[in-house]
Amino acid sequence: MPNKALASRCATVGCGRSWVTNPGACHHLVVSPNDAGLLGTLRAAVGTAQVLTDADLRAGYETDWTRRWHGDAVAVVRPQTAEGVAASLVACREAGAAVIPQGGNTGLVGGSVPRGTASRPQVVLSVARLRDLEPVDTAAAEVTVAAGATLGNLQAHARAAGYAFGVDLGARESATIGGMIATNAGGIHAFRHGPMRAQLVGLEAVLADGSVVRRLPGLLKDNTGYHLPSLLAGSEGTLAVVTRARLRLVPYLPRRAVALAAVDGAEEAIALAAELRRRLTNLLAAELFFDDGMELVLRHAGGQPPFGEAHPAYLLVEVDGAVDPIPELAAAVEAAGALVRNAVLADDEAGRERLWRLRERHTESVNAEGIPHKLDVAVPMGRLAAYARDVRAAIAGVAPAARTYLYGHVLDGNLHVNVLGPPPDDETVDGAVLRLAIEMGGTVSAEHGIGVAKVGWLEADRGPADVAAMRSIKHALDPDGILNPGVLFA
Ligand code: FAD
Ligand code: 2HG
Ligand code: ZN
Repeated sequence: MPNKALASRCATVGCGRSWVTNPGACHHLVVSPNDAGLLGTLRAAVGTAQVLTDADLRAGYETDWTRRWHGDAVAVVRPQTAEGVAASLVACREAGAAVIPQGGNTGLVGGSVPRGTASRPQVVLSVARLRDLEPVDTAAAEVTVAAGATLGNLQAHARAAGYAFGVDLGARESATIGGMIATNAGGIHAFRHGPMRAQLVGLEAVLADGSVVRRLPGLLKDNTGYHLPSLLAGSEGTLAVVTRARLRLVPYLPRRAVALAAVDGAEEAIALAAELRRRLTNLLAAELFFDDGMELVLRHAGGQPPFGEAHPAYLLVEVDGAVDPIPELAAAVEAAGALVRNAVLADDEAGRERLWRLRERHTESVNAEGIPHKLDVAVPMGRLAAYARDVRAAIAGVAPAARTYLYGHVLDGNLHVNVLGPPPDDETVDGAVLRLAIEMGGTVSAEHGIGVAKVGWLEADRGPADVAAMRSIKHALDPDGILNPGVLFA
């Protein structure tokens, strides 16, 4: 996803960089003789046209979606096959270059773009051209797809065969299956179907030495040792480059209904979500947001307020079914009684979309206001309301002028904390938000990953023994540390 916003051209004569966030701080990319050798090998591996070195062509691959993270690559390499990925990795390993795997570049923790400071050349390895979708295996309810296929492509492909894919998220038109596996993406249906890891039946991936691990037979039962797909899910490009996946599908239930309930606060939204989960057979999504977020979305994305008056918080829920689920949804909302101050329901596509955009447009509306500190925590359900309350106070304590937007996947205990105001490289506010999550028994990353944004918090979250075990695995699979250095581990 090219992103040149907030960037400008470096004026220095001969500089290879066209777009830099701060022209005064440009390091003036220079291609060394060693890099020239690497470029030659990469061109031989994947074809000259697929090794992008021109600064304008590289730019969209070098800055992340939030614009908080940026670095220079000597090249962006775009293989079309697993063999091309393997040859690229071998070339980079021999040249001592770092490899940054990239899919749709919608990741929110800085792991998909080169590092701002790096001691060796960096190559972005884009898998976006590996995008074929094999026919749905209707007997097994599974499908095999290439890692660069977008989530939207997979969803349409599955639906045409009467199936749905269990994971959905707002960046569906750009996020790729490989990137979603690498981040173990969660999204809006996770409490029902689980995150990406739960959908993985098999995988093909290229290791740092160029060897290919491949197990895609579609065997649901396969107890032959370590389950590499599970290990690679959430590995954030640090252990292997995912090239193909065998994925579980779920039945597509064509009838949908959405309700937006206005409530008095986070506590009431959480209680309402739990109550609706108990009453409804097919609850598919339960999303929390607050009035300041709604106001921001209406300002940036347009649209009409859904209620005549503002309310402190909102819970958006969706149900699906083979028959019209709206009577069941209406009855459940009605039965929730005093928890619900007001509610609107929709079962037609336009009406559902109008309600969903109030939640899904939060991310881009926050981005339109500035470069956010984007923190993605989860705490046990019993602490979620307290966290939502206390995190605002914790932020105000270290950054009184900051603006905070909270929204998230309420039945996962997952809150997205977006803070605007503090400069991108000031991590004080990040610390306040993450520390509180750990203190409440939660995690510093529910679904976006650690990336480069939270490396300093991995050990505080997981403990030294876990991190030492992870480092051992990293060292065993990538002894030269070429795969995404700086991600997960400092
Ligand atoms: P990228 O951003 O390209 O990469 C992400 C990470 O995966 C990087 O570390 C990269 O090195 C690695 N990687 C990418 N491809 C591969 C590969 N083939 N092999 C190995 N490593 C690889 N996330 C959620 O979990 N839930 C949400 O609800 C959600 N909503 C979003 C909404 C918006 C509007 C946006 C912009 C983002 C959202 N995200 C969400 C974050 C993002 O979409 C996910 O993290 C997604 O999984 C990233 O996929 P990608 O293809 O863009 O990966
Ligand atoms: C979402 O749930 C995404 O909308 C993005 O995970 C979260 O904008 C964010 O912080
Ligand atoms: Zn999310």
